[in-house]
Amino acid sequence: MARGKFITFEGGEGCGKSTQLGLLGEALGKEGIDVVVTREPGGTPLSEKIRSLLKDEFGDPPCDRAELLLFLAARAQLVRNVILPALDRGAWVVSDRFSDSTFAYQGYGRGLSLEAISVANEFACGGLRPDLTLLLEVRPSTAAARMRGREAATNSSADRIELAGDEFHLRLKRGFEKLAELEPDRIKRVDAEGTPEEVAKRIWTYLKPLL
Ligand code: T5A
Repeated sequence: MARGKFITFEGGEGCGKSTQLGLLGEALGKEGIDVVVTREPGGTPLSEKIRSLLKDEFGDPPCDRAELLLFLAARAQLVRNVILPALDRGAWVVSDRFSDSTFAYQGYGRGLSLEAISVANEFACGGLRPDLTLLLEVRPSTAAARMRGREAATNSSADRIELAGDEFHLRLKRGFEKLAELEPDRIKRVDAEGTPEEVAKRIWTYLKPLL
């Protein structure tokens, strides 16, 4: 049995990753591929609990280093209990965020050392790297409109990280761009403006070589 492919979606808040994750999972299923769709932080009972610690307000926000370590703890659990077993049995894994988010948010965004993140992340996920990463890019006005729409539809409000401020979000946007420049073979920049179906078509062109 050939090892499965590992595909990740990345991008800033409200770029439409979760929507595309669902569409890609369906499209791969139609190709007869066994697909596991997951998300970060999350995807296992423990990792989902860590997600709540990271996203919920309870009067004791994590300092930057604690935040990093919580994301990595959630990842270590997901990699060992979900991603590696799936890849080993030949399934494909599609994840909403993975290591690039840590470099973008905690590295470029929060300003933690990229070298320290690299060492800690390697320890957490044992060197696992995606075969393909789709970096979804939208204008800030599009992201803001999509987030407002989602908040209205789900009766929710922006969380701690979404409220980190314009400068933070600009740093992380530039961070994602740098990561894509460093690894152009793995990280594909996708224009995520337009309807979900239009974006899905663009994404599919990067999937074809893997099929
Ligand atoms: N984080 C994560 C770190 O800081 N470090 C890390 O290492 C990791 C792994 C996760 C947070 O954690 C941070 C990043 C995040 O701040 P989250 O709730 O999972 O939190 O947040 P996001 O990953 O940012 O996901 P969002 O749900 O906010 O946005 P998505 O997934 O990009 O967007 P989506 O698909 O939910 O779409 C948003 C809205 O737009 C609509 C959708 O219906 C939805 O209402 N939409 C479109 N509308 C029009 N046209 C399209 N093409 C559309 N696509 C989607």
